[in-house]
Amino acid sequence: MEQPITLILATANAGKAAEIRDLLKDFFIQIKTLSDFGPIPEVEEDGRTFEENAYKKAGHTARILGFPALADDSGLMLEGLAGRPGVHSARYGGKDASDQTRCVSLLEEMKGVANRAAAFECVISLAVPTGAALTYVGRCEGVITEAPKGQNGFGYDPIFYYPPLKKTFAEMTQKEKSRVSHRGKASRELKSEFDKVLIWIKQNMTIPEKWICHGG
Ligand code: ITT
Repeated sequence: MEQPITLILATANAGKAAEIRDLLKDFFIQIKTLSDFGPIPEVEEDGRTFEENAYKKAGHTARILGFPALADDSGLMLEGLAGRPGVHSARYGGKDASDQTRCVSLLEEMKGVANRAAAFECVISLAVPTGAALTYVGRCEGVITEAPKGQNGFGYDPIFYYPPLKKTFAEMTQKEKSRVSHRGKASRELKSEFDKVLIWIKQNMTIPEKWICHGG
């Protein structure tokens, strides 16, 4: 009987992992997370774009563990702060700050700023151990609230208001959020061609013999 392909979710963020797991639940794959393995060397997320960082995380994990790996690099961009925190969203307010502290610090910085337009962006990279990778992108536009609202989700969800549904992301169910979110959009793009992606993974797991230089 055919075995399912193992796919590692290369994220230490439990909120992200839960959303991605839910989005890929209908496929014949075995999903593993980093906690299913021993500790691996950390990768530095020092890329200038979400795409660079997503590929760094996925490629690093795939090469080290020998399985296809999927990583997501995402963040929140505020028009009134010239696009910050952007790629630095995870480090905003200090490396060890909690989600709650980050939201409070961002609201503090936004005090008196009239332009509250914001957008979440997400880049998903799916890489195989040979280094080959596929990339999917999603974006969601909204407005930064004056105060946190809602208990669901993670990260900046309580301060990201989505006007069409008149709710913050943290007031939405997982299903509602995924229907409109940056991660939902990027994952749906991946999902829409997932059958082809599975074939691509199988074809790219090893470097073709004809490309290998045997010397002599
Ligand atoms: P990994 O790198 O291990 O995946 P991370 O939390 O460090 O986890 P990123 O480097 O991609 O992830 O940083 C993304 C930041 O943006 C992080 O602070 C998240 O909380 C926030 N973020 C991303 N998507 C979000 C979402 O859907 N809702 C709320 N906050 C989100």
